[in-house]
Formats: sequence, structure tokens, C-alpha cells
Amino acid sequence: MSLPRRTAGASTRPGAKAGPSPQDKKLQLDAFALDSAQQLSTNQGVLLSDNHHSLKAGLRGPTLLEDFILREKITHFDHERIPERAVHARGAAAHGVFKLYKPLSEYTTAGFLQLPEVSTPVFVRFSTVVGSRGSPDTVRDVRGFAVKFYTQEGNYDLVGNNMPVFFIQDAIKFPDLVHAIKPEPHHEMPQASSAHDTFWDFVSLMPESTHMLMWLMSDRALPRSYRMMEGFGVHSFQLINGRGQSHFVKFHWKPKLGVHAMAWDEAQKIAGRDADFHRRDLWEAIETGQFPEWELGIQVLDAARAGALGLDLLDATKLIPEELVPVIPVGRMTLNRNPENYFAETEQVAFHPGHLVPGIDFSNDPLLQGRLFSYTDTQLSRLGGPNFHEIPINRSLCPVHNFQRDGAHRQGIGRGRVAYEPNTLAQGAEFRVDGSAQGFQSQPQGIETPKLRAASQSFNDHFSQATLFWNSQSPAEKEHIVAAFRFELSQLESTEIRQRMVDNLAHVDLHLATRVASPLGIGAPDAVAAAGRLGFKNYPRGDTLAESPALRMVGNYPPDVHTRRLAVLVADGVDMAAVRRLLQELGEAGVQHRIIAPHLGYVGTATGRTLAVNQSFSSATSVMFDAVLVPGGAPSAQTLAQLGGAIHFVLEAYKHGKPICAVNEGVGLLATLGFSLSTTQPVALSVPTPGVLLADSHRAQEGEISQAFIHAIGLHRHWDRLNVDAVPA
Ligand code: HDE
Repeated sequence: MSLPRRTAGASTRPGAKAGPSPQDKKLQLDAFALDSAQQLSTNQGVLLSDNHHSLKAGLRGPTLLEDFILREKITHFDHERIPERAVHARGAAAHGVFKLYKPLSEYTTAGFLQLPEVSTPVFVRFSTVVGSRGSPDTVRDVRGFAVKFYTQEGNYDLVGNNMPVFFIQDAIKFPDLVHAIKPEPHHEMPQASSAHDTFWDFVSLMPESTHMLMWLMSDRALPRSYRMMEGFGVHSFQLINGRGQSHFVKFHWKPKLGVHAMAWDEAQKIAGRDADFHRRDLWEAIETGQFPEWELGIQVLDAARAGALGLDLLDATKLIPEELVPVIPVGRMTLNRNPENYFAETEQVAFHPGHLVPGIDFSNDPLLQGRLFSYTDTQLSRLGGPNFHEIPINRSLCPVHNFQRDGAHRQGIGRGRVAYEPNTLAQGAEFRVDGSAQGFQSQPQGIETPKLRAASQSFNDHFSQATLFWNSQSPAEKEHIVAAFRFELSQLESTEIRQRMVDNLAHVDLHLATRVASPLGIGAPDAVAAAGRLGFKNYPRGDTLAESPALRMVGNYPPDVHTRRLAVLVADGVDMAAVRRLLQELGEAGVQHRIIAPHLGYVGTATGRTLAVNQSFSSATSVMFDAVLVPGGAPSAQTLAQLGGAIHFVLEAYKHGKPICAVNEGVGLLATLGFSLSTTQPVALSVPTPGVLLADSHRAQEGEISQAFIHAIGLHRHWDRLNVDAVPA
């Protein structure tokens, strides 16, 4: 099957093919690669003889206005910054490919969803929502997950988030939501945080936000890595097949490495240690060939099935439980190339939920409808004019033909005098684009009357899915949600807002509300007080699921240790021989380790060898690692047990639920936690609390320690560990 190509009208990029045009290539060379020319020039290509001195009247005199070289350089510099995105300002991106598993012609005519042998190039930008461009990566926030597919039928953008629902049901409330969550206007604080009065004031008055608040207070808002997040298209879209039939569809991205979070305490510490934590993680994984992958999945259902579920698919505060409509895996996305230039690609990329290809259409979701306006509008000011589609990262790989003309920064050189249709002058015969069967077709559908400003009755249920989410969490995830609500609400100056919020939560679950309220210095949650306010309507609950296991993070993906970072804590006299095999097997499984010691350089091992040190305790911190190994060797263990940095390292890793394996004398470093190798009942391996392995290498069978440790690392975090709150780290 050959894919249709666009042919009508004048081309802005004649004969364009995948990859940069000769002109782009020249620009790339001219920009930074001086090695071929070895000489600087002005923007006009005029070679410079001196880039160190401005033109002055005499050696010690004033600079002359006529120095066009100085003025060009400074003027360009003065205009280097463009406005950051109003939301999602902080981001990181990568190139990759999407491959389909099998044709989806049953549901859609979209070309890139027909042919498994075609690789569709993609560019994906991940982001936080609230913070400014320079804010830390690890704040509690929703993450953007925007994918641009450069298909042979034009660009298709799937502009989603890492949470499947949203705060509001109607786009008209978006500016209010964003004003409420952004830093407060009088003093521009706090940065990149929802923990302040204006946000909770707004959401506590908008019960429709409650479901999304549960997600935001959950561990989903603290991803360990962009590579370990799910992605969701959020809204219902439509897939249209060759018979013109429409199915509603929800898009899902499922990460190969599983979905994993960090602890809140850890996220805050990382924000100070490495504000670029997620950006660096993505970059390094790709640079080292550990290409992140996601599976694209779809939930498809026709209108009748949607009605039977009792869910309104146009309400973006609701999801479709996977237990009711399974997610069908349809293809795989691999990110395999880092951008060459952050500004040119990651900053200038422009997504739009209305960049659709034939066979996919949007729905009447009133949140989505508003987005269809917003995204082009915002690029006009952010990217400086209507020709942002001509910026290399935004160009489609197939040719673009239309009669748009001119505008700021136009790149394409339109040929001839015809920039309208119908016409006869372009080809000597009548040309018109008027009802051809090819190309994008909007799916015909009825329109309701009368026109009015109101929401459908079916949008009134604001709590049942918040309750479903709560009921579906593992005990540890529930604890984290309670702690997150307490943290956020304790930051508020207004006790009224605190009270109002816990009154709302009483409609989700009274036990949750009571636990959140208990340390906040307010009254007991009062569901009746909340119910008296606007937005609390009795609505017959739709789905009757008691819980949806797919909504919890723990246990939903098979354990995978690829790219997990292990800290190996050593000092002089360390017994590396006893852990050499263990480290080798961990490496073969995909774990990357670094040696941490009291000083940089080398340490001497128990067998008189030298071991190169990667980091010292003065720069290394446990929050940069996923797991800890403490080898034996009495002198090494004794040195570490005297060192505050080493003790703090393991205490903190313990508190954050990270797997810790201590071998032989290395167990001594866990003495502060009350662990020791049992001398009365010697065993090869004991696990006194989840994820803590105390190993006696002399008794262990071959592979016994590594298997247990790899399994513990694969589970990622051991949240159900003993006495975590008592650990002073
Ligand atoms: Fe966005 N959103 N949004 N949004 N959004 C933007 O577009 C907007 C919404 C999302 O990496 C802006 O180019 C409105 C939902 C992502 O470049 C802006 C509404 C979802 C990104 C905008 C929403 C998203 C944006 C800011 C309510 C998940 C980053 C700069 C009607 C499905 C894309 C820009 C990137 C960015 C408007 C709600 C996802 C202002 C009006 C729901 C991932 O146009």
C-alpha cells in the first residue's frame, strides 16, 4: 500500500525529504563548527579580522556608533531570550522512532498506524508544568509528555501528561487554574510548587479538581525518571476507519522500565543537589545507548459501550478503568538520539493537540476544544510569528503545499504569482480543493441545540473516581498521599482553606480526610459542610468497580534493573574479592555502579590491589543512587562506621526505601539501624526488613546474593520497610 501524499498548491519546501536540506546543513555548519572555516564572520558572511576590540576613536577614546559589527553582535545577544512557555516551561526532549506492531485498519486510516515496516520519526518533550525554565526537575508536579510524530501524511502531535485526568472540565477555567498554581502575583513565590494558598483556595472551591488532586498528591507526581513514567492523551479522541466509522480512543504510553517514584524527602534534596536530575538522566541514558522505550496502547470503545459504562467520555476529570476497557498494545516508541541544540529543538518545538492526520479526530471534550485554540495562539508570541512551522524541528517531513504567504521570519520561497485557489493560472487548467476524497476529513456529527453556557448533568460526579483511585492504592502509596496532603496544606496561611479542603476530602474517604486533618490544627472533616457548597451535587455513581489495580504503581510492571545506579561504599582495606562476582552479575543485569570512598583517587584493597574511586563522600549523596552495596573488609568497614558521611548515606538510603546489601564486615555500617550479622544462628543471607540484605559471602551459594539483590533492586523501592520515620536522615 502506498501512502497518500499532499500535492496541491505551491510548495514552501519543494522536493523536501527527511533530514536537513542543503541550506539547513549550511546553517548548521556556519553556526558552530568553525573547524572547517576557522574564521568568524558577521551574519552576512563577511569575514571578521578582530572579534576582541570594538571600533573606537583612538586607543582610549569612546566607541563609535558606526561599529556595525559590534552593534550586530550585541543586538543579536540582546534578543537571545524568547518568552518561556506559560506552562510546561521546564522541559527536556529527545528524538526517536515509533514502530507499529500490526495494522490498525479496523479502527483508523491513519497512515502511520497501517504499516508495521514503516518507522515513524518522533520528537518527544517531557516537562514539568508549573515551574519556570530554570526550576528544578524533581518538584511535585504533573509531567508533560508531548510526542510529535513526523508521519508521511504530515505531523501528528499527541500532547499528553503523565496523569490520565485533569483538574478542570472546561477550558474557560484554565487561566484561573494556572494563575492559582503559579507563584502568587504580589511576591512571585513560591517557585514550582502547588503548596500555597492560592492553589488550594481555587481547587477547594472546584470539586471537579478532586480526582486530579489525588493523582497530584500521589507518587506519580514524583517520577524517578522521565523514562519511568506512563503517558496519557487524557482526552477522548476519535479513530476513524475506512468505512467512516468512529471509535472513541484513549491513548496510553507504558514505559518498558516500569513506573517508579522517588520519596518526597529525596525529591526535595535532589532539587538542591542537581536541579537537572531528570534532564541529565534522559540525556545520559541516550548517550550511553540505553534507549528508553514505551509501548503505545489504546483503549477503544464505541459510543454505545461508552454509554453503558455510565462514564461521560467528554469529561477529562474521568478515566476509563483498564479493567473495564483493556489497553491494547499497538506499537513501540524508542528514544535514540539527543537533540543537537537545546534551543533550536527542545525550546522551539511547538506542539498542538489539533495537529491531526487523516483517520484521527478530536472529540467534543470542552477542555480539548479550548486547547485547539490555545496552542497556535501561544506560539505566535512565543516563537514570534505565524511561520513557526518552518523552524526545522517543527517542519513536517512530507512536503507542505498551501497558499499561505509572508509573515515574520518566512523561510520558504514560494514560487510564481498564484497564492489562492481556485485558480487556472498555476497549471493552465482549473485547480480547486473542494470536496476531494483524499486528505483530512472532519468526522460528521450532530450538534445539539440550544447554545448555552452550562455543563452536562453527566459532568456532575466529582468524587467516585477520586474514591476509586484512593481505594486502588497499595498501603504505602496511601501513606504517601496522606503525607503529601498534610505537607501541602500545612504550608497554607489560611486555616479556612485547610478546613475546606479536608471537608471536601471527606467526600472521597472519611478515613483519608481524618488522617490528613489530624496534624493540621483544624476541626474534624465535615462532609456536610462541604456538601452545602456549589458543585456538590448528588449524582448517581457511574462505574461500580471497588478498585482498579492498574491505578497503583506498586507491582504493575515486571521488575527491571536496567540503568539502576548502585553506590559501592569502600575505604582502605575493602574486601573486593568477596563482591567481585556480585558486581559482575549486577553489571550483566544492567546495574551501573560507582565506587564511593572517603577520598578521591584510589583505595587499597584487602588483597593489596588498588581500586579507582569515582566519587568521595564530600560530593556523593545517596539521593543520586537507587541502591547501596557495602562490601566487607574489617579496616574498610571500621573506617566507614566512623564517618558521618558514610553513616548518613546508608541511613538516608534506608529512609528512602532503597535496596541495601551489606556483605560480611560491611554489615557494621548498618549498626545505627540496629542490624548485625547473627552470630548465634549464622545464615548466608538474611532480610530483616524488605530490601535490606545482610550477606555472609562465606556461606552463600554461588549467585545467591546477586539473585536476591537483583530482585530487590528490580522492585525499586521498599516502602513497607520498618521504622522509617524513626530514622534521622
Ligand atoms: Fe496544555 N498548554 N493546555 N495541556 N500542554 C501548553 O502550549 C492549554 C492541557 C500540555 O512540551 C501551552 O506551546 C490549555 C491538558 C503539554 O511544548 C499552552 C489547556 C494537557 C504541554 C497550553 C491545557 C496539556 C502544554 C504552553 C486547557 C494534557 C507542553 C506552551 C484547555 C492532555 C508541550 C505551549 C511542550 C503546553 C494550553 C490543558 C498538555 C499555553 C488552554 C489537559 C504536555 O498553549
